[in-house]
Amino acid sequence: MQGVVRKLTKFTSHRQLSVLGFRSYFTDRVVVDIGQPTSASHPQLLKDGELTPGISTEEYTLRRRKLLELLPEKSLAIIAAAPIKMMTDVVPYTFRQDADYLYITGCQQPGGVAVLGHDCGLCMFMPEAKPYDVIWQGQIAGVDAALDTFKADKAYPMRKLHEILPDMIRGSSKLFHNVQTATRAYMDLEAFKKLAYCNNVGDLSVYTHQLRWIKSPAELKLMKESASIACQALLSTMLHSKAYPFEGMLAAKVEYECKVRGAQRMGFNPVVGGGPNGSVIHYSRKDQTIKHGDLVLMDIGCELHGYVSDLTRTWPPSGSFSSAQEELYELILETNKHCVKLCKPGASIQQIHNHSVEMLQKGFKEIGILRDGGSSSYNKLNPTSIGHYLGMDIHDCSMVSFDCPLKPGVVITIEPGVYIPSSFNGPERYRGTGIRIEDEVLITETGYEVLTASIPKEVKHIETLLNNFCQGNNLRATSS
Ligand SMILES: [Mn+2]
Repeated sequence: MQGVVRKLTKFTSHRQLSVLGFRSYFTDRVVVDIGQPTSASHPQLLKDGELTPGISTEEYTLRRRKLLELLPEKSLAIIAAAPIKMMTDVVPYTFRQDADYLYITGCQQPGGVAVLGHDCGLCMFMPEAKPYDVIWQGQIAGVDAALDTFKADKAYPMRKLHEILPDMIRGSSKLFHNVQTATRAYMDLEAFKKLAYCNNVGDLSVYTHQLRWIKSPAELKLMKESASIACQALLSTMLHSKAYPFEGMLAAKVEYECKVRGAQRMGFNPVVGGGPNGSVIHYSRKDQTIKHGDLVLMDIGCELHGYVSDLTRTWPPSGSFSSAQEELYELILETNKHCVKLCKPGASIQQIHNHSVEMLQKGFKEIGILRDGGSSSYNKLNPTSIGHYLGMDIHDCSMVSFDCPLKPGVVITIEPGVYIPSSFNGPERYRGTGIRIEDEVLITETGYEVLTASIPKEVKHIETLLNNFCQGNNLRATSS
């Protein structure tokens, strides 16, 4: 556990550090690597007092206190970290921490189990760093980090779990656990099985999703930054699309633009569908050329320090919408704008969805792509919900009903669309078209704030941008 220090502390003198403006603790003690950024090891990412970038240690403590207030008397919460998923024998997929585990502990590594109870407070069972693993994977957070950094009340190595956890379970009348990451490390314990047999084990996400649903000011700052990165990245990709109309290249471009702005990863596999591929809602192949005159639909989002963004724009890389494309686009745009205006405390996603269906049904009929009023015909053109909650997960807080009246601090998406496959039995001019316009909307005390407002969605704005975009080396040729 010892010996892993930043080279900086070894080779730089006190005087040099002061000159460079480093904070004094760099000079006073060795900076220990706990396997994830801290304000000491990564001052460029975290301020003093933050446990993860943008979120203070106090906020994590407050989250646990609020969760305990929600949990019934004599109950215990067990939350395992996300498991590592393997691509091949020794090659893992990129690790992503489970949102509940991260929300409660701030710990970004796999292999641990956190227990929260009225009597024990936060008890963390931590993986142990084996010398061989440290050589290959680097340092990890162990029992010391659990106590010092994550502020656990108690911490033990994972190998002690089967000795310590059964007594904690036996002292509780009800258990709640994170079903998403449930692991045999605790589910195989006799004490756990006994409570499960008596129906005294429930899903913890009923409570964690209630808390995560309403974002704190610090969380909203990260949500806004994440949205802003996604907007800048998509705008840059939109401009690039005229010269490089290839689905795969646009996906690579947007990912690069997000990561170069500080995002750790994409929030999901970007959807980049040219022409008829845009009518496949979660199209993921991205192996086609976008034909001249076709639209491209891009649904993208990134993750910034645990908080994701999600937005969609549809545009013609050639620089002009055809009249059929514009007719459909204007209907979706009007629906998007109308639904955004409905966002306010007290409204619900379900209500806004119902409005969007009414509006789209009417519009589809006027255009002539919907003949009867039946919901199955409508669902063929748009089977999606108008939106979802957004936060640490893309489909955030799934335990909170879409009927729930919205409150200030909740973030939702508004994403009306129309999906017309090439095989569509209707007017030919609309066949093979997919359009979605998605914005992120924060519910405020007085109404709403669109977090993705910086990227254009009006036809004229998009066309002007694309046709007057200048790469910088051919000013005369492109700015007419
Ligand atoms: Mn979405």
